[in-house]
Amino acid sequence: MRSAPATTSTSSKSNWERNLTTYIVVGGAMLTAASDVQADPVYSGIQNVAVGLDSFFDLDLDGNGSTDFRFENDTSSDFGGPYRTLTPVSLGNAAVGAVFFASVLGPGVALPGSENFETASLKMARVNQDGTTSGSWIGVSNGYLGVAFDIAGLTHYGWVRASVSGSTDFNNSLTATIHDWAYEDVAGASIKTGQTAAVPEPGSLALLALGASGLAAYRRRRNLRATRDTGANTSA
Ligand SMILES: [Ca+2]
Repeated sequence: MRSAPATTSTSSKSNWERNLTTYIVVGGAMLTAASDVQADPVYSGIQNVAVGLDSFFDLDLDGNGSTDFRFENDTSSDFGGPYRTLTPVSLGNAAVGAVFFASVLGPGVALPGSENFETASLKMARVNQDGTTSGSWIGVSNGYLGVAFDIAGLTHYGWVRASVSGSTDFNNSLTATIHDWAYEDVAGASIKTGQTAAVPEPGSLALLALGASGLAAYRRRRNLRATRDTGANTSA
């Protein structure tokens, strides 16, 4: 049976309340969803690992016992060398850069973003026997290497902060310090270079504010209506 026209006004109020309730519930669900996918970086803390000539450092970003990048400070005879080269050997993972050389990123660069990732092992620096050099990292203090690596078949993004001594003296060249690193715990989620902790999403804060003001408006309306309905009871 259809409701009588006389109940339209009540029905309209009920619809309004239902709609508002829906908005609040949906808002709450969106808040939950936003917090579920919120960036959650895992930070190494300061480590300051020195990588001297003809040595290497196995970096296990996520501490699962499997090396993700081998920072190799090597002497190579390839292509008419010898060269001194500093290379984060990718081991099937990827680093930001172009063919042959890894980029130096500043702080606050979103990964992934516009940066190019290469799965081929990119050199951070190369010093030739004649003292000429290649690569962007020579003489860099506190640069960021952007990385993408695999955890259980899924890609995670991260960064490694490093400094590389610069010298054109072949026999006294290329000493690196790996200061610290972080990766994003959520597969595929973005992390910024230098980011060590989660940052509240602006969208979540906006929703939270909206939810609070919506609730306040609802309470004001409810109180007003209660007052008005009390006054209207005599004519009902
Ligand atoms: Ca690992």
